Amino acid sequence: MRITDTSDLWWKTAVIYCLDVETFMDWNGDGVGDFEGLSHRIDYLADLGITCIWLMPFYPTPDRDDGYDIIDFYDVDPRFGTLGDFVEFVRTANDRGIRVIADLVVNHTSDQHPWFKSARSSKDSPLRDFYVWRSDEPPDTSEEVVFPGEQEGIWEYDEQTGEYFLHRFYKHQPDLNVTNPAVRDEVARIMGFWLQLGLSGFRVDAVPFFLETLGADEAEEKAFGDPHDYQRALRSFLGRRRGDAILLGEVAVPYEDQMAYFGGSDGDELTMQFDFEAMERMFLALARQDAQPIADALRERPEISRESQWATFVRNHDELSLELLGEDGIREVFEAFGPEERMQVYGRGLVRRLPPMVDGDPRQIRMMYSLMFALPGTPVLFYGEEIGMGENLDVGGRESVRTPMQWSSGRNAGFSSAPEDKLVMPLVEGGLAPEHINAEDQRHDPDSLLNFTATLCRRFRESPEIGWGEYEVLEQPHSNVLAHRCTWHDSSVIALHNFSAEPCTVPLELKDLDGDIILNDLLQPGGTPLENGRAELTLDGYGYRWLRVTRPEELRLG
Ligand code: TEU
Repeated sequence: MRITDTSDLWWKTAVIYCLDVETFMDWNGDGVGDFEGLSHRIDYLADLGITCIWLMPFYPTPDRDDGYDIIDFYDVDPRFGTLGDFVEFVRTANDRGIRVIADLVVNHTSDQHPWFKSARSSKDSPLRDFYVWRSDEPPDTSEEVVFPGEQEGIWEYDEQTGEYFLHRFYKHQPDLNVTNPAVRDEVARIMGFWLQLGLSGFRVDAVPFFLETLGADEAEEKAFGDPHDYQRALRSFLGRRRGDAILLGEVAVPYEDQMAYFGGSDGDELTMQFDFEAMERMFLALARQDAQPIADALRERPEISRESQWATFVRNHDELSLELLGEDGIREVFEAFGPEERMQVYGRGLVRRLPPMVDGDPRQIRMMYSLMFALPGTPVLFYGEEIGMGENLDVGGRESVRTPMQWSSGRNAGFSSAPEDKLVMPLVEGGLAPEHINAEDQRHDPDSLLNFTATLCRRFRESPEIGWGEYEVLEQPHSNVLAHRCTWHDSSVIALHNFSAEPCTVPLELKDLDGDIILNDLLQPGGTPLENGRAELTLDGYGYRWLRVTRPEELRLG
């Protein structure tokens, strides 16, 4: 194995940590997180072992979609600080070995963006074609909205000029017209700007919507050509500006449709994509106490090029979308983990974090995160997952999981010194409130979830088999167990995960392995010798084990 490859293709063994500056750490006491606060917490993140921060949108915004409604792509929301604070933060993070990527939200702007204000002021505005307009009355598009219940359609009538504009998301988020070369120039300029200020790439928001040409006329569409050629051009532009930068795309579509966004076997479009299929099937597996859904996901997952990568995750800032599971799957997961209406949204998702879904059961929480880190790919944490934060359902909707980071049991969870009613978001209450769940207490407890997560970060980083290797689902008799093996060059890691509360013994047969081989535990002391390629491995209820196939001549640390 060439360990040095892991530095060139850094994203294949990265641990990504998503956070919103707004809710992470408030240093000036106004109740809103800021870049200075975040900079003060870089050492905490370095200590946890993450290697890349993904910043959710931090740009000036009317904040009607948590910052995904942008009014200036070239600045920092003044509530969070200045461009100067941003650069100092990136520099400090880099010093601690942490890269920074940020949300690139270019499917749409806020309707308060100066471009849109100009575009809607007159049909003759020079910026009119920055957006997508139609003059005839649109048909019923209520089935095509992304946020059912919060949107009626995807075309909104504009009084000023008597035409309709396209908005895939909220009606205050008009879609940019990607077929317009001037828009594409701006997208490149935005990327170039932030790369110049030190970013290592972008999490690209809502990629399929960004690339679509809905509403364009025939001539525009023809001139634009294949949207994937455009995505390929963006990727090469990125590479010219910064050779090691990445595009991590949000593409929540079935596996078979994801390949095109990677650029097929050439892998020259998105560098990474979130693995929504595996994420949703992990929850279905847990609901059923049966590992088959996730085992099937791994079997069905398409093979991607050497430089491409899957981003694995348990939760993100949006609803836990279950759309890919179909109606029956959605119903099953709703019943198990979100039976109340206020826990559900859009008929497809749950506005909860994992710990409250499993009534705080540490075994299930740890098993799910162990699996996330052991799945072939690059793990992505959402802030607070490392300490087991819950949600505040009183906030309502997707915002329920976006409460302030719980630093301590002190005032306002140690997030801010402002009066409580000035906090940008309310805190979590009840059993997972800051007095019970916080980073400070867990730092001092060797058995805490925080320290467990740090161990996962460390073991994942030391096991490039997982991020780089080929993998297979191993045959064994227990339906409730996922056994899989990741192999890179001549080195393998085997992971076992038990989706049921019943302990069991897993017989493994590894026909290709003979000789003096030990399966060394990576998450606990000990090892199990293979005898004629066979071993029996015990698993606790919701247990998990990572095992490195170790030959006598092994030079790596056990
Ligand atoms: O989400 C885009 C998006 O496509 C998701 O809403 C997706 O449809 C859903 O999670 C089901 O998988 C992004 C951001 O993540 C979200 O917070 C924003 O509200 C949205 O874009 C609009 O910018």
